[in-house]
Amino acid sequence: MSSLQPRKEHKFTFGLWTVGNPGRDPFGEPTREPLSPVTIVKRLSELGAYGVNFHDNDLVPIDASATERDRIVAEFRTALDDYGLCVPMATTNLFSDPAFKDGAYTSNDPRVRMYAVQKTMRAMDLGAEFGAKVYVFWGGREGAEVDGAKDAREALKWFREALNFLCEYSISQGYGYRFALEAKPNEPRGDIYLPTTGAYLGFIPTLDHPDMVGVNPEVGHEQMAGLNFYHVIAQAIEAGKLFHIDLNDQKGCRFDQDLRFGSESIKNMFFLVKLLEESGYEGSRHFDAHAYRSEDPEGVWDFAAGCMRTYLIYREKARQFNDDPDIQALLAEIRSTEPGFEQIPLEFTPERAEQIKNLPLDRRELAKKRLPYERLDQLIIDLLMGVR
Ligand code: GCO
Ligand code: MN
Ligand code: MN
Repeated sequence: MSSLQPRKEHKFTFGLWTVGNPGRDPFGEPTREPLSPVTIVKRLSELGAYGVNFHDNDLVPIDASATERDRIVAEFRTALDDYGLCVPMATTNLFSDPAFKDGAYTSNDPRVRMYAVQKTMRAMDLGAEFGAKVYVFWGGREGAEVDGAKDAREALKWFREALNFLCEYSISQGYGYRFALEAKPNEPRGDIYLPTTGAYLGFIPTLDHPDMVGVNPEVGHEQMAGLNFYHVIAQAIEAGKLFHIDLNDQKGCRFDQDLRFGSESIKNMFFLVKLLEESGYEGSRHFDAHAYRSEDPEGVWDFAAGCMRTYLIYREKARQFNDDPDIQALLAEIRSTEPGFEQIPLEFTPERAEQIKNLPLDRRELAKKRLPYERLDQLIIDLLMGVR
């Protein structure tokens, strides 16, 4: 089916660290050879992806000399041009190096906090060289195991100061970045500050440039906290704050699994894709996931193709949902009300308050309305299971 063929206009992106994941985990060594950024660009382009994103050190090793950096950057530029891929998003690795063992912007040591800001500015320069317009902040090490060691209010202040400074840096350089903050409740820290997208949505209005800052919610991270990702994204979109999204999947409230997009939470991911497609969200559909550790190097590309294909299947199912007469008839019934009942706009005036207080609303009558959600949900199951 041609509608399941990924194309650039679908805006599918991957990180160098996602398809490039060599299959290392906390208990085991890599199972695959590392892939060069140039190979990644070539293979992603052949599969129909739109772009590729990176952490500073996915592209340029942390100890590279200036000459090496220039060579790597030039090679990568050529590969992007040759294969027609762009770099919509960039980010900083503020978690791998031992310097960040107690956090980056929230480290107790002011020298580490400075190093984190310095490293981010350099990484922002690198992202800007490739035209990235979204800059992701994932505070992987911004957390604690020992709350006695750090005042959590102080940590938030340090984090805020750093973001305010970096917003000014982007403005002063004319980079035009929009910052997207990514939450995760834990891992690798026992607790990470600002653990959910909802927490970030509360934090953003306290920044100096709230308009520049939004969120980058990740499916698995919210699921680790037991949350409904579709609801999380609805709130972010409604707040005008969905600047980027990390698509993957997860088996319940466990360690971060970064599974192939849509491979586990089928109904929830269906409603997510339907929402993204119908909301006018124009950002990347970024897959922050990786192939099973058991895959060989070719299996990585089955993984990448699978992420995009599954997204497009959900998209197609959303179209079927909207065109299905039985589903639409049930929805019309569910949303209907008593004939002649006129919805009163909830714009407050004292007269309106008085009018509402005096409405003849009988709770026993209200409770009688039929809500055929069982039938509706079964139709959705039939649709998703391919028997409709
Ligand atoms: C994770 C995170 C990361 C970030 C990435 C971008 O749990 O490992 O999701 O993959 O998204 O570091 O900042
Ligand atoms: Mn993750
Ligand atoms: Mn992520």
